[in-house]
Parts: sequence; C-alpha cells; structure tokens
Amino acid sequence: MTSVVVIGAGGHAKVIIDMLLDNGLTVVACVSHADAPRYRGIEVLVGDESLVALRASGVERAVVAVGANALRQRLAADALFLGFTLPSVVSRSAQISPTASIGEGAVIMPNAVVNADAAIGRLAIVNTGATVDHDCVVGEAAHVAPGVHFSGGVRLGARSIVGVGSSARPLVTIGDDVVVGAGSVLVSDIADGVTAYGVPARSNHHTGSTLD
Ligand code: JB3
Repeated sequence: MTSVVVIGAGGHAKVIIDMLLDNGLTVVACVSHADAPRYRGIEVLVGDESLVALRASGVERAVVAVGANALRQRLAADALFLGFTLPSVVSRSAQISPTASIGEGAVIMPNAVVNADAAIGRLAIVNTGATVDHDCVVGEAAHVAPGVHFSGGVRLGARSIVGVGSSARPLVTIGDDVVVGAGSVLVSDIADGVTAYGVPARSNHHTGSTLD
C-alpha cells in the first residue's frame, strides 16, 4: 500500500519524489517517454506500456509528475483506465487548512499555504512557496507556479497556469486554459484561453501607443 509509481522523470518529478520519500512512501519506478537519469536511485522505465506490468504486479497508486497541464490530464486519464488510483501529494512543510479540500492527484509543494475553505482541483499543482488564500478555487490540472500569491476568493480555471511570482487581488476570476506570464499582477478577470501578463496584467500586447 505504500508503493507508488511516478509518471514523468523530469524536474517536477524530482520534487515530487522528494515529497513522497519524505512522507514514507516507496517509489517503485519512474515512467518516462524518453531515457532520463535516475534521481535518488529510482529506476526510469521508458514507455507507458510498462505501466501495465507495474499495475499487474500489484502497484496500485500513480502520481502524474509532469508539469504540462493538458498532458498531465491525459496521462492521468490513461493511468485511471489502467486501474491506478491517483493520490494527492502534500509536502510535510506545506500548511493546509483543515477546511481546505485537495483533489485526487493534486500536488502541494514545499512551503505552500492553502487557507480556509480553499478548493484545490484534481491534478492541480500548488508549487513551491505559493499561497492560496481562503475560499479560492483552483481548477482541474491548473498550475499555481512558485511564489504566486492568491488573495481570498480567487478562481483559477482548468489547465490554466499563473506564472512564477504573480499575484491576484481578492475575487479575481481567471478562465480555463489561460496563461499568465511571470511576475504579473491580476486585478481584473481574465477570459478563457487568453495569454495575459504585466502589471497590471493585460491580455493584449502593449503597442506603445498613448491610447493604450
Ligand atoms: O517551475 C517549476 C518549479 N517546475 C516546472 C514544472 C511544474 O514543469 C519545471 O521547471 C518544468 O517547467 C516542468 O517540469 P517537468 O514536467 O518535469 O518538465 P521536464 O523536466 O521537461 O520533464 C518532462 C517529463 O515529462 C519528462 O520526464 C518526460 O519523460 C515526461 N513525459 C512527456 N511526455 C512523459 C510523456 N512521460 C510519460 N510517461 N509519458 C508521456 O507521454
């Protein structure tokens, strides 16, 4: 019951492996689509077909440790189809309110904070040192990058990423499939599918015109 397979073998997987080992779990292997170096001595199996044999050998749990949001969603669906369960992984140094909820397969990285009544969606990432305050909703397979700060009641849509060091004022809603550039300040809502960046964040390129 303490064995887990990690899907992915890049930088994100390394941080997750540290968390899993720190939580007393056994990582039986990483599964990658290409050869990758071992991290902490853990074998890297190339090709997702090896997941079938791992499941047949009795490994029940998988963590999809891939940063790309849509790919993470697809690999998670494949793992569920093979019969794996997708545990959430929470760093021992993260602070999680007892009234927050963490979805299946979500990962909460070291020194992150998730405050009262916040809801972290399945397969979401709350990355290193990010803070998600009371009543926020982080959508499925979204990514709150390192050092991001969400004030109360912020909503982030599915598969959206908010880049490193950004912040959002209370009650801002960010749509699905949005990309927010690093260091942005979100003071108003962002529609689905938009790329936004800057201080304050805007969804169009700044042309330099005085009418902008
Ligand atoms: O910013 C931070 C702190 N972390 C980033 C993270 C959230 O996302 C990190 O800096 C990277 O930007 C990214 O980490 P990730 O996903 O580990 O990226 P990379 O190091 O490029 O590794 C991608 C991994 O995805 C590799 O191990 C690939 O083998 C794996 N991969 C891609 N396609 C796949 C597939 N693995 C499997 N099993 N199947 C696939 O189809």
